[in-house]
Amino acid sequence: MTADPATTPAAAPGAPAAAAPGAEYADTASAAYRSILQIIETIEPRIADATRKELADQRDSLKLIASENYASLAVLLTMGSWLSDKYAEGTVGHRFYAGCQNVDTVESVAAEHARELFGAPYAYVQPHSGIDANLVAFWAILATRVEAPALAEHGVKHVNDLSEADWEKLRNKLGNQRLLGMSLDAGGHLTHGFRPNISGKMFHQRSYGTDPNTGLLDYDAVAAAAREFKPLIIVAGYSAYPRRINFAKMREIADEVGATLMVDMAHFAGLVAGKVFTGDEDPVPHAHVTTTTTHKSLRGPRGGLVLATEEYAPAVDKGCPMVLGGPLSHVMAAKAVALAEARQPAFRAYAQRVADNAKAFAEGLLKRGARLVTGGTDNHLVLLDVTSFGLTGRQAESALLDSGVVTNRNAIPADPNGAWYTSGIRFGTPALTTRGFGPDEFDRVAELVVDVLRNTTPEGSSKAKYTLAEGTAERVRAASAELLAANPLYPGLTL
Ligand code: DSN
Repeated sequence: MTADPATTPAAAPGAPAAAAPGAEYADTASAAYRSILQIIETIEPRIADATRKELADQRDSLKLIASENYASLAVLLTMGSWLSDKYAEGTVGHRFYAGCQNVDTVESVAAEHARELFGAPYAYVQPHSGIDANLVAFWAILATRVEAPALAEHGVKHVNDLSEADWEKLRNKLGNQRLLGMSLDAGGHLTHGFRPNISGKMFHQRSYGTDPNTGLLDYDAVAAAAREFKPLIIVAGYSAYPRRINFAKMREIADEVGATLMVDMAHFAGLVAGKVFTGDEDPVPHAHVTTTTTHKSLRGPRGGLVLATEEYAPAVDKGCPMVLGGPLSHVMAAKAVALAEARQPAFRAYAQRVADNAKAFAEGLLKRGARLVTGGTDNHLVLLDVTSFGLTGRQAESALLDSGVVTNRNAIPADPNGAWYTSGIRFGTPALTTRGFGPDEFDRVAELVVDVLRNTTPEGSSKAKYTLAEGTAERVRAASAELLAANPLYPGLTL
């Protein structure tokens, strides 16, 4: 059985029995990394140095970035192989290059784990990132809903068989479709139709937001927007919305207006995999196409994947080379390992703890007087409105970083400070939960965060400059060091 990776036994009372995850191969991994770093050192010492320092930095800071995690040593080591050297455009059994039999195995195994883990009819594991996965999904929906019917109408099988005039008409039609997604300041992602992003240029786009009083998704408002706008695609999913979504309701809305429901579950894929989100909260049975990254709450290598119904599978399968460059076979191998880990019972315990920890953290902030968007959380992330501390997101992010707390600033709904300075800080629990933190530790982390923010003062009217009261950073770093030492990252790994 694969041990729970990257972490150490949790110190908190009541923590799930920990299996010293990854500890059984820490010696082997240490030897491997020492050798690798020695080799790199002889060629480009600055890279060896940066690699060593990154481990030290990750070990020594409170990582609260909602989209980050710590992959297991098995996942990390899997990426460092000659699988990287093989070109394999195309897909399993249909490659544009000879000699892809081992890549076929890698891609098949990763896709099999993805299908089994998420209960999806079809999985495509090639996307290099979440944005790539979304581009593949957009392309597949356009190909299925717009291009294929046009080809059938003209009685041809391929776009090259169309006359120049018919091709021009089809191109105009492909470029004239509508997409409805969650607005960026309500928590949606850049690729959900944000104008400066390619998704906002590929499609006529409209956004749905959240209720201005509660901060919650208003399904009636989404339905009204869908009825009026009649989009080809409705995108559900978020990167900064601290609540769950009812995907059955979103599918009802999509069906009513004839839209394809695409769900971007990049942030919460780990909670879906770990069966924290089930029934109406599990997007996979409800969406036509589901996309995700593999490195956030899912705790795999950096990358993306697409799940689809049979209807959309053939178009998704052509993602490379239509949308993507050649697959990264070494990363697909690491996805297979991570997905196999996520199918272990320990991953379900981990996912539940991610959600429990987010609640404990939110409560810890609330009881110390903080204001949270939506008043709390029921997923893995918390969005703190820092205007209650008289700060911008930029000032808060920097003061927290000075104190060893790594976060990112984030816009809040109707943000008065815009998308650069922002008024929010987004926190997430996946990474520190992997280290073994439990609710008690997260309450302590909330105390440290509030300590920093209460002791930060803006400088004049600047939205970026601030003063951190003397001694704050040192006090917080010392307290964090105790928590981090009790929950070490990659225990037993020495470089
Ligand atoms: N960068 C990811 C995040 O932080 O949510 C989304 O692209």
